[in-house]
Amino acid sequence: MTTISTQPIAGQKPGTSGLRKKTPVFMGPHYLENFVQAIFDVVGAQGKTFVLGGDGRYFNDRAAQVILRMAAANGAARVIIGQGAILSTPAASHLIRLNRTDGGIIMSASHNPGGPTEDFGVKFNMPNGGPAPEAVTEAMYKRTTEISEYHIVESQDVNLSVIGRSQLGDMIVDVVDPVADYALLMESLFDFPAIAAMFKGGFRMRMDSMCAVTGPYAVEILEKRLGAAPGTCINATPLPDFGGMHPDPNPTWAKALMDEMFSANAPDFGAASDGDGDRNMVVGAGIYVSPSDSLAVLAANAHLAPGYKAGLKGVARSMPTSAAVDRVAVSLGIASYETPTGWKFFGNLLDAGRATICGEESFGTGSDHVREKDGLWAILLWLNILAVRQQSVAAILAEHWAKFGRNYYSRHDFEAIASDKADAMIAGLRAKLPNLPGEAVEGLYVQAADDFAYADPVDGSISKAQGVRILFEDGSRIVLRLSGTGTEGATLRLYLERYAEGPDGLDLDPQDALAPVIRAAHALAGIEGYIGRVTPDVIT
Ligand code: VG1
Ligand code: CO
Repeated sequence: MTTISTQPIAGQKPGTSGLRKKTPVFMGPHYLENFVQAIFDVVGAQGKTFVLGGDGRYFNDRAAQVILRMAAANGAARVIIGQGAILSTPAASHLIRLNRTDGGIIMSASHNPGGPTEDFGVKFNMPNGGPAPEAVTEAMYKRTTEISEYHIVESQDVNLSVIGRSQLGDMIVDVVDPVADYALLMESLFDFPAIAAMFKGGFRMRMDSMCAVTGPYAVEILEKRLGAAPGTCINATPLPDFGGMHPDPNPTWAKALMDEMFSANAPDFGAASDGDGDRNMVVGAGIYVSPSDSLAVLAANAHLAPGYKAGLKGVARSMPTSAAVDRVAVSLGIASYETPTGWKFFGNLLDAGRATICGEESFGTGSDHVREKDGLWAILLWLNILAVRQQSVAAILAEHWAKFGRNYYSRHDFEAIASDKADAMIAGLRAKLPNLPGEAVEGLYVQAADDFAYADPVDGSISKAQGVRILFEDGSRIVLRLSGTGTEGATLRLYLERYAEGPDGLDLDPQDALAPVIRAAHALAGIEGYIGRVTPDVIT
């Protein structure tokens, strides 16, 4: 064991989901090592078992060897690692739980692009399989500011290409199939024979893994186990630079899939997932499903899948996610929770059995089967629902809106803004909040305005300043917050929502339906004045 002296490196503060930086920063002297040592210093490694894996992006393989050596030097008893250092985030969460380990380290910058000049990331998940809560990530950050040494063993690389057990110093390394246990879990939740029969009957699907981690999972589950036609899965080989794609499954970045789904010969169902496999986008033939609507439809129909036939204990959504799922919860007579952005806030609700299904507007949905959002899980639940209901995606959405009304919803992202300008804009808006109620903007009357704070109902922890929200008398809503996953400047996320009860007006283009809300948002926040832009970079 070697102890190397080091110095604190500024800025190792985890954001919404782990520490993310440009790859060259992560590859810089002691950068990865300092952060990993801070993790072990906070959670303790002596005698413990951890899971390790990543989404296969550039530096994944090198970083895995460093983390293994450091785990051994810090006294860990055993590390379970996916073959080739690959694990999707939900598969890692599952392995942490299945093997009753002491947590895991996931190497990913998720939906951020990968490659030598793009992004890399590291996050720690707790023994429950979920992302470390704020108190823990804060302690890790604090540790990085005072670190003076790290421990590492000197050794050759561990062979991660072959499944099996080996030894690194006193530590056991178990290289496991990244897909097998996860696929079994999916089989235990969903009616695979019914989905297979649907494919056999000619149902066509396109699954775009965006050259990221879900490729091997999708091929095994959809093509091999469920019998979807060979070639159903595209971009299914994980590449270090994601083939130059931006592995964020939304209509902008998964454009090829969108084009196919809106073409004359569109498949019945389309789906895509992100870099680390925890996000999903689903699309029907000729119809896009907004993530907030997807969450609501999944909650309303989950009982059709074997794993959820007993019904749901409750549902939870992040604050900026539309209230569509709340309406489903009311009709099911179950609780609904509103949390800050980021999956770490769902962990306590899931552990306490208060919520079964959770979701975010950012293409993330999941359940208590793991403690992360899970892209393929959502896709399989959709397939199970389609197999049982024998209806198109469009028909299912239309029936859903007819029953519950429609929460028109959109998110506008303004990327790579100078941080000082973004901060000034949010500060300006915060200062205005107390005076907004009662004001009229673009024909909308402000009912309430605040900066969202969350009191965790399970452990009582408080999280403040989680997004500015402006609620209007007609139920429309604007939310503004700055992204916590970016690595360059600031990204403003503007979330827009408007409810239509129906029966008329359920078929509008969301951007048209939301037009007055969008105008009100620009007027209230003065976006153009602060950042000089009116047109967002990405609309979802
Ligand atoms: C974004 C999303 C958030 C999600 C997070 C991590 O965070 O808005 O809903 O939980 O990414 O997702 P932010 O702070 O940039 O808005 V992933 O797939 O990157 O692990
Ligand atoms: Co992700």
